[in-house]
Amino acid sequence: MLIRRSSDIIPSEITTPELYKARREFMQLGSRAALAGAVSLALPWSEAKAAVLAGVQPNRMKITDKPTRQKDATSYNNYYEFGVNKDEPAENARALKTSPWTIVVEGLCNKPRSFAIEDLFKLAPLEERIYRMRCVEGWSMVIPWIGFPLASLLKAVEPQGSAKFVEFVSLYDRKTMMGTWQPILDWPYTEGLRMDEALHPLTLMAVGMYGETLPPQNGAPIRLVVPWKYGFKGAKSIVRIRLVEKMPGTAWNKAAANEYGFYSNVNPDVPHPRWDQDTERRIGELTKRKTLMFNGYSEVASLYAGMDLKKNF
Ligand SMILES: Nc1nc2c(c(=O)[nH]1)N[C@H]1C(S)=C(S)[C@@H](COP(=O)(O)O)O[C@H]1N2
Ligand SMILES: [Mo]
Repeated sequence: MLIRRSSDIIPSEITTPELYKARREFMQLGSRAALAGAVSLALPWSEAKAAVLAGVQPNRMKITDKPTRQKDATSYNNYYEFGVNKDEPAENARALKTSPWTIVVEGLCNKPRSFAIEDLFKLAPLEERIYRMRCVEGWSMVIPWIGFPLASLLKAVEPQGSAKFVEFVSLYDRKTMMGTWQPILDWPYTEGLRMDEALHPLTLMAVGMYGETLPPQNGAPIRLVVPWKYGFKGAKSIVRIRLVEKMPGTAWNKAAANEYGFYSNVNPDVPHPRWDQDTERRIGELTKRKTLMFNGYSEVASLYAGMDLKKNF
């Protein structure tokens, strides 16, 4: 068998069977793709998703890593609202009601408003982005997301000059989320980004993965993905986005400020107080690999020019 270095492999050759199948389905639906925008406005998300996904733009990001098996990415999850063990969210998040869904965008902007999830597809075309995801716990995956840049959502509400940070709030529903009966975090789960991080083209609002809509356990119907930061920055099932002047508190920072900083950039040189961060276990691989600065997304380095990233961890 011919063996090549991974950097010689082009993305189309490393497609998982699942993704390949989904792509073929896109192609079969291709003639309907032009309709996707119109269809998505007229139908609820649950019904429009096939048409919306048919309009997904091909992946524009260079990625040489093999995507994690879909089965692993959808059965080994962190979603504490639905339980603290990795296998619990897949089971318990079935109770999550994702339609209808609205996101309120408010705070320091000229056009605060709430978006029905269908409205979000008017903002920008959906794209596939294959990103590495590094959890602060020391494991990683490679996930083919479907989504649109957060920047297009923020631009739609016209941020004011005083808006320096963006806060994200996840759904908090005590009825269906038994995890929230425990005071593990200060519910709802919240996260935050500096405005320039939020506007960075890599920062994605994901509505799908592996060619399908997001499964509940992965944060349906819409979640944040910031590939150069630890996975916990990617708040799931977002219901509210606030543009604010001061650095917002975040759920994990409030729970343990010495362990989880606001920035939480992937950084092999800053150990977690209880373990090292210079290597990681890629789910599906046997040997550990080295963790890369900014999770390998070196293009974001300029956002932090002049900052001490050991202090601002
Ligand atoms: N609302 C909410 N969002 C969350 C979490 C959570 O517990 N609740 N866990 C975070 C963590 S620690 C990680 S690593 C990722 C995991 O995403 P995945 O299950 O889709 O791989 O979601 C993040 N977003
Ligand atoms: Mo994580």
